[in-house]
Amino acid sequence: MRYPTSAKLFEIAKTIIPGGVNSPVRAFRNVGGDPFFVRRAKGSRIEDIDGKSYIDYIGTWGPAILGHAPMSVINAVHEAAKNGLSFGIPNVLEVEMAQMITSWVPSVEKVRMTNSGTEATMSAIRLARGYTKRDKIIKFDGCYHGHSDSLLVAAGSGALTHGEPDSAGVPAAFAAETIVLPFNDPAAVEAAFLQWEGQIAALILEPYPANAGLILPQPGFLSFLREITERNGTVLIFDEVMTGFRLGKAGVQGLEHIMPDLSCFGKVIGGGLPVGAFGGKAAIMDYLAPLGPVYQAGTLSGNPLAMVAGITQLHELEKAGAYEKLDEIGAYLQGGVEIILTQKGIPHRMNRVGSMFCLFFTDQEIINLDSVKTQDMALFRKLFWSMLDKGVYIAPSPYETGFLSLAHTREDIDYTLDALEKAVNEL
Ligand code: KE4
Repeated sequence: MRYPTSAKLFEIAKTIIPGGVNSPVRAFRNVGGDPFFVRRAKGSRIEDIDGKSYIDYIGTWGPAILGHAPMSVINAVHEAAKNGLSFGIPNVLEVEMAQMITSWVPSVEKVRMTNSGTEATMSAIRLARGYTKRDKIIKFDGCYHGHSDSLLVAAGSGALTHGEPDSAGVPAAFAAETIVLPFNDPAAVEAAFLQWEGQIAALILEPYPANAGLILPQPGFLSFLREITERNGTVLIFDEVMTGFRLGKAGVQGLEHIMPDLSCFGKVIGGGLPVGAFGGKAAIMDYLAPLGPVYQAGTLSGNPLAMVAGITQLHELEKAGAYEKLDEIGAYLQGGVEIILTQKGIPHRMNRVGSMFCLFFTDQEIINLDSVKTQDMALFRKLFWSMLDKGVYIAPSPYETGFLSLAHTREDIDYTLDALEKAVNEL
């Protein structure tokens, strides 16, 4: 079938899909201009319907850790599909996935599958509230946990007052139960626990926030959160939807040797198919229906195709050297970028952990959302379009994180660095 051009298709899409997209970030609003439409993807590359190909540094926002369309995953999904596409009945693949997650992540004694990261975090919050019989939750500015009402909340007018809706349609009463604090600010956390003593059900965070670019916790911050939540009977929830199984078999909690009470996962464990999961201490997880009073459900939760895609992907990641290879290719990219930008005298900070990275055009240390906002957005936008024109697709927003895969080669990185040098020279 002859596709129309991306421009034509976007015009059509906008007449029948709000903004022409099924998820806002895809509309390129943060960089201006219109998105391209993808035709196919393979390995480290994507091809648009106009026949142009790009080295892809987003990997469908995290799932494509092996690269796009890995044959191992495709074959496994193909075989599983012959046995049925969905059952709504317990199936062996759900047990196999649960066995892998609970054996890879020591803090997870029991786990439940969902169909998205949003469902996972929404369910974990409800579970923490049901378990503690408390209503308040703490989240951090700049952390994104999906779009459930309790988590689409911005910092209130006063740092310690209740949150305010961060989206139309979120009732003020819901937002009032969420306290939003600056990341990397132990004093603010201490003050919140003093002000709301005995009322805080959960504290949820991305342990390495990656939805405001990639922000890293200052030394001791995560262990401080573990201690203060323990002391206050508050459920500590690590949202590892992005970092889980990407930064190592046990994600950030494995790197930082911290045991949260609950964890949320997604992306990598679905191999590109719709998935989410939340899990943790059995004593808390057993509050979930049908055992306990906290209701949570999903027609397609644990569906066989997402399960077999994720299981296959995890098996590939447990092969010797997989995570080391991701870190090596990430270091190679970072080294090259740092040399070019330093030589050109462009102020920048590049945060990277393994195969996750983010480039900020600022000379400020990146410690929280306010520091992220000091970056030169106009420069980012110019470089985004210049790199796209040269066949390199980076995140269409300065508030997103880039991802490498096992399919990215040193030649891909060399091509990317050459494109960056040319783009910088054109500024
Ligand atoms: P989903 O509902 O999009 O599967 O997951 C929500 C979510 C939860 N927690 C974290 C840490 C996340 O990063 C996400 C989703 N990530 C974004 C990427 N920044 C999804 C991209 C999009 O919204 O289209």
